[in-house]
Amino acid sequence: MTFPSFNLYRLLLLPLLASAIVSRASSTDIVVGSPSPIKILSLGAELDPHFFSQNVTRADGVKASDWDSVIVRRIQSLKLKSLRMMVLPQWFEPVNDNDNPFTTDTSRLTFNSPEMQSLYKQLDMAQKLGIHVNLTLWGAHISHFLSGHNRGNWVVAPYDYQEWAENFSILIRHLLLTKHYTCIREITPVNEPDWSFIIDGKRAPVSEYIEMCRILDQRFRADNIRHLVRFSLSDNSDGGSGTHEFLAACTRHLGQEADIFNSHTYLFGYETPDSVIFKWEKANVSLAQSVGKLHFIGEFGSNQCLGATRQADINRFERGILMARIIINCLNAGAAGLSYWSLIDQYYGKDEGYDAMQQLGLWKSVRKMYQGDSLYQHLITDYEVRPQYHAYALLTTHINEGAEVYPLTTNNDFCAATAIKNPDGHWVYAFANGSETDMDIRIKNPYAVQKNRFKVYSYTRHSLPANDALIAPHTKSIKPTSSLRYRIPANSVILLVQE
Ligand SMILES: [Ca+2]
Repeated sequence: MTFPSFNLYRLLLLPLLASAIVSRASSTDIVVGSPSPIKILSLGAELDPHFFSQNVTRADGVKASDWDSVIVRRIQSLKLKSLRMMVLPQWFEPVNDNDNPFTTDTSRLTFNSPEMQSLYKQLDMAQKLGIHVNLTLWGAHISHFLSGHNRGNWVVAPYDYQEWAENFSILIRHLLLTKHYTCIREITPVNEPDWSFIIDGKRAPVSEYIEMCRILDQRFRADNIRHLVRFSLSDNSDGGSGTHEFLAACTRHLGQEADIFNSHTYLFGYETPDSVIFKWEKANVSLAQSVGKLHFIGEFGSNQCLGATRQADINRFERGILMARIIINCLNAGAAGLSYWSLIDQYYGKDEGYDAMQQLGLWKSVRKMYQGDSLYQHLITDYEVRPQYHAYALLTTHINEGAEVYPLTTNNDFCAATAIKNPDGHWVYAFANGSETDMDIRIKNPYAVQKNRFKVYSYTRHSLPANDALIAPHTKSIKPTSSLRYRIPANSVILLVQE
């Protein structure tokens, strides 16, 4: 048999292709049901305060003026509602002030250290922009008196919970009562204590963390600052297996001390169905709700972790869709919000080698920092945004504090959907379609006063701005009486925003 001529082949093939495309689209009727009882607190990001103390001070070309011209400007355009910030005890109490945790010798404190100055710059910005801050006292550094003889990680459990509580109280009294940073709304003692609360070289039982939290709570009450900050407790990692054990123990024993609970996740990837993400967060939310508290996602990223500083998919377009799927599923399950790890690429220590540089940012740092890394040899500008910047921006700029969540389901377990009613009454329909299938959706919303015009924001592979400009919308008009129809393309994040 001879092969058909090109034209004949094309004539035969075209209808096949067309029908293939049509059959690839899946049609879904969506009726907006009842809202989740939990209103959104914030969508935010991690911004550990090392820019001025550890990055400007290196010889890689990071300038102090980049803070305002790049970082603060982008935080403003992203409209981030919260920032989580690391603090270390030695920044302001390098040596024990004295041996009595109930009497503080203020002459031994270093509130003007470079690390504290770097923190103030961030707090100044948060204060000015109305951004709520969580301060996480990361742990006791092994070179610091608070670690005692504990070893086994760069930060470990404090050897003395009264001294630890004094240290944290000193910090909060200074920042809130002396420096009047009312942007600080929340504190977390110890990052990921489920593995990092290390005593005598071993992961301590959860009872140790619980005891520390209770002593901290008592100290803050005694110092009359407890009412000034929420305690966000547990702060557990996912343990690599989605375990809820640590959070369960914390909700059981710290229901009185905690104002809110939070967990981190790096469990979910491109192969993870929406239902798995939803169920994981639903279990967290249920545990917190069992003692009348909210649950928040204190850190999240993908599961393609290469150590603590890299994830293999970080520069991929598809990553933006995955991050949006994680957010939508967690909000649908009742999360009070999420904080992305982390806002910027940066060094945590000015003398660290390249492998230690955090590279999970919504954008990159200056070009010179990546010199010699083949992954980044084509960088054109400093502070280039990653594709996920644009996807996250769609959600952070259109979902406001106090918004109501109306969970939606599609018939595709890789296409997450939610309806958000913002406090001003405007509805936002968000879709994150990580599948290869176009989704024809038709939405009926009995709660909404139907509007005829929507703005459509599309995160698709070929529609992203070339720079850090936010995705611009186009307007879609619909007939006043009909339901809202839209084709959600394969591999996209789409927001339909009521005008
Ligand atoms: Ca002390």
